[in-house]
Amino acid sequence: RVKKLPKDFIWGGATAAYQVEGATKVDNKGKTMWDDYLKAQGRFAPDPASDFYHLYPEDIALSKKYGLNAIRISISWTRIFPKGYGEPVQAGIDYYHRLFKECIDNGVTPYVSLHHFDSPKTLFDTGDWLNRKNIDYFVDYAKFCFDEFKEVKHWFTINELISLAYSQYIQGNFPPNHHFDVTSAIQAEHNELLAHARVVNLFKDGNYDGKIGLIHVLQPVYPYPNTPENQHAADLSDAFMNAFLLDGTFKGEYTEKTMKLIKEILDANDAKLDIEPGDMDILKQASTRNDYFGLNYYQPSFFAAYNGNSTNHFNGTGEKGTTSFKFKGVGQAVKNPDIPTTDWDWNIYPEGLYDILKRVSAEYPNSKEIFITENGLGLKEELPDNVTDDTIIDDDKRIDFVDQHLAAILKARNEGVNVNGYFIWSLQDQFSWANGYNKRYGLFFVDFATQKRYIKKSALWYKALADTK
Ligand code: BGP
Repeated sequence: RVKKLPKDFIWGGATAAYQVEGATKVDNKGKTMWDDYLKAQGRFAPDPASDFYHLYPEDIALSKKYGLNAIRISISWTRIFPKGYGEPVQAGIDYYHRLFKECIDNGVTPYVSLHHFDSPKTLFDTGDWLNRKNIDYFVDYAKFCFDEFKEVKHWFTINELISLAYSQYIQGNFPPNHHFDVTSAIQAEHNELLAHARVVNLFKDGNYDGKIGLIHVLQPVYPYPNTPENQHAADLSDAFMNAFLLDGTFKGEYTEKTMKLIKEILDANDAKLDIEPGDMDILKQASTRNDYFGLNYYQPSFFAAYNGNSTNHFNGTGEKGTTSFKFKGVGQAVKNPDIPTTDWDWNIYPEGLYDILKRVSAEYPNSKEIFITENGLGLKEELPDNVTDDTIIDDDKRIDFVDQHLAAILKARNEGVNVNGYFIWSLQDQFSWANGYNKRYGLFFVDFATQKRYIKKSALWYKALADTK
């Protein structure tokens, strides 16, 4: 059994524009769907975040120093097109050229997403992904980026279609905060798949130099306890969270098995899905043209049957044990007492990553090559009172978490799964969309008050791994 990862394995760190850049009001940047929302909510602000807009040279230098050979970055659509369309802003274009150059000059390959949860406010106001006109604007923006940023060779269209749809319309913790609006959620999933497919087709038809794919977060769903009723609830949740999107991306059709489950959910919620003529042809054409698949994995869920109305409580503060989720026509999330959880009630279960890798590889061969584009552990971390420049933040829990997940990747690789890279979420500490600044994931600690970076023990460990494989 091979105990090593290959020489050319990608060791990356992940970021997202809005979570790291800060500088939301400079250089004619347009508002995203978050600016006014966060202000009204009053819990935390998107400025300064990790001030990556100004401090990127420091973070790239740290990446290089600690053995990373890749970084996930997203382009903020509204830095280039403040309204999502119209005349591009030169300052925004220049910023991304500078950033990509800094990465490339330091041997830290940029893997670039076009959309990471930050829809332009103007388009959000007209329905976000539910408005098909906004798909046209996204395709135009993508084409602009491919023509402009020739130095980028690794693209992702959209990050985590399900998280956006689910957080906006089911769980209600992203704007516009709808709860269990099943029609909007499933329609947003379909429309985002369509947007992705149109961009992939454009990229391939245009013979651009480089590779392209998209990112799904996958959340395996296990019945608990294991009974036939609970298995059915798990299957329903899986169809909604995973299978619908995987089918649409890599099969170019929603299989009969998936649609039967989806239909059961739609019927129970008086919901509907509109698929327009021609949509499925576009998905079909793109389904074999993805060069790779970005797979984000954090946790599985455990499901039991449930017959009541939908209710939920989102744990956005790290007060352990406060999560609840009951979805009419699907089932309820339950706690499996054998599985440890984080302060935000996320299940820690590395085997779930192995299971989902095996499944993607067996059922979705069009995924071709897999990168784990996010995986990591959110913790409440603080600087010690006697902090000095050389202070190293102890994060053994994170090391243990990543170690176990890399072991799951190695196991899957040894059984033939083509997984060739790992991007830890996250590179440096940044803010979390619905949790704020006290949920830290970084290899590098950011003191948000001074913007000073400190090393965490996990960064030293990550470097040793990257060096020795
Ligand atoms: C993913 C997102 C990231 C990031 C991460 C951690 O869904 O792509 O942007 O935030 O999850 O999630 P959270 O910040 O909610 O802990």
